[in-house]
Amino acid sequence: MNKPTGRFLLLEGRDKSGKTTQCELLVDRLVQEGYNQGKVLYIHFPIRTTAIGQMLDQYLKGEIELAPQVSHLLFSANRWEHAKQIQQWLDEGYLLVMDRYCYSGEVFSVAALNLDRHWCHTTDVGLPMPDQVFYLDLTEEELAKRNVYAKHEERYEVQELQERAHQEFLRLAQSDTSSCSQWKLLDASGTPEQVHQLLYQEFKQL
Ligand code: NYM
Ligand code: MG
Repeated sequence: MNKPTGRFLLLEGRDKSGKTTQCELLVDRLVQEGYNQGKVLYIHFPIRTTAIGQMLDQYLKGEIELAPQVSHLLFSANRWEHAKQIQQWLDEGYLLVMDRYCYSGEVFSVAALNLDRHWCHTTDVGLPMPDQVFYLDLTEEELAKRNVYAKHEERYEVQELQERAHQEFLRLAQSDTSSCSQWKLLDASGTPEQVHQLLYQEFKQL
């Protein structure tokens, strides 16, 4: 059997840390360069287009309420319903640039819903796992300057909760016993272009 040849990069971070912008900048640049014959895909969880994803969208917008365990399981199920496709892309040699995954699942369920860390972790065991995780790290000064959660666009976009999520992410980054993923903290305090250069250099060194 052929070994999977694809690569799986994941960007994690609190809300408004610039993950989506950075994923898009990286993917655009790699595609322009013809990297991997253009076989580069951007994936953003939660994927809100499926039936489960639509429930999560309503939940995040505060339109419906869910028991904490149910919301956790739906986020996890949203990954599981795409697991086969993700594995297939990896088997076909794609580079996947992912915006949130199981770590967001665990971190937010712990930080926002006070669920048991171990229980949260187990629902994602067996999913295809990233080779490399980049954590977009913002300094407190930068966060204060950006005043990013003032608009409170979605559930969870609250300063104190995001701070707890950040601490949970750092804990995972320091002791990710859950997988063989490598974690790297990236200073995300610069302009989008500066952060992009950092991320691009890190990527090139892999
Ligand atoms: N989120 C995301 C979770 O609570 N669990 C998960 O498994 C995932 C993937 O959804 N506040 C939360 C984190 C975010 C929110 O994400 C929406 P985004 O990247 O802003 O669309
Ligand atoms: Mg968000």
